[in-house]
Amino acid sequence: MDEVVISRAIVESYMKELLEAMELDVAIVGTGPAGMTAAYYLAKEKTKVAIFERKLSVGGGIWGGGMMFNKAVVQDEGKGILDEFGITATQYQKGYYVVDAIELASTLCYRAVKAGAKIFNLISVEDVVIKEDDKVSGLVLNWSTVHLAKLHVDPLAIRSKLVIDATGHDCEICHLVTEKVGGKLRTATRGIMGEKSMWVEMGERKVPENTREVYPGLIVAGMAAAAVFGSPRMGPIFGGMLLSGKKAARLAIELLRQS
Ligand code: 48F
Repeated sequence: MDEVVISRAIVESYMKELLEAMELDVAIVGTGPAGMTAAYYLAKEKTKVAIFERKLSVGGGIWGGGMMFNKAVVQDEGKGILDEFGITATQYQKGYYVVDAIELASTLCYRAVKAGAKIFNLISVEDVVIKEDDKVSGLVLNWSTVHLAKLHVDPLAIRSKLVIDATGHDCEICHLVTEKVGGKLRTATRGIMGEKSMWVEMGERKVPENTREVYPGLIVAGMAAAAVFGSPRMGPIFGGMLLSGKKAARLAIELLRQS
């Protein structure tokens, strides 16, 4: 066994995949439930898709369940997606299913990757590409460690026909775009409306509804959709996140066909 063969194998195969990801159909930011569900449905339709995740681990807010009890609840509307992924769901009472947070995070990840989505962890998206057509057409990337160490290192960029902001409560990509283009989002206020206090029923209904193209080339999904369109938070119920990811994928496929 040879140390250098191992090192070459890692560097060459990583570089090959990073180079392949420099021209994407859809670039997703964030590996929470919405981002990974979207990636699965996009990859299943043979869309060239990659997710960029800032952290070492994928899964976003799934792992901790509710207040670190690592269980999540999914309602009737999301049960079909759990079944399609093969995630065990135990009925607690009519209409409420309990899932194991670890099984949920790991299975969403596994199925997205096996369907053909590429996940790059430890990479932060620090900006987007917007040219004269006023459309989001790529992402600006840097190693998360560069940000953590506050190093002054320039980023690299990738091109993508569409971007999905699945960055959760902080809706980071929409914030970046709003700052750069001066409030031209397709919301009632033209800016980020801000997530509202908890109201489970309304929050769950609104998340898939608010999963939309919020700026040319930019779709918002998951909690980012709630934050951008000003709908309520809902806590550890995940049906809306899964349905939002699925809708984001469907929307992206429609937009890709139109273009
Ligand atoms: O927060 P997160 O899980 O997003 P989500 O899919 O799901 C929300 C639920 O987990 C939960 C909830 C459900 O009721 O309220 O909170 O909307 O995952 C977002 C992921 O995006 C990554 C972040 O590390 C997390 O894993 N992320 C955020 N900003 C960036 C990023 C960025 N600029 N670059 C790369 N990754």
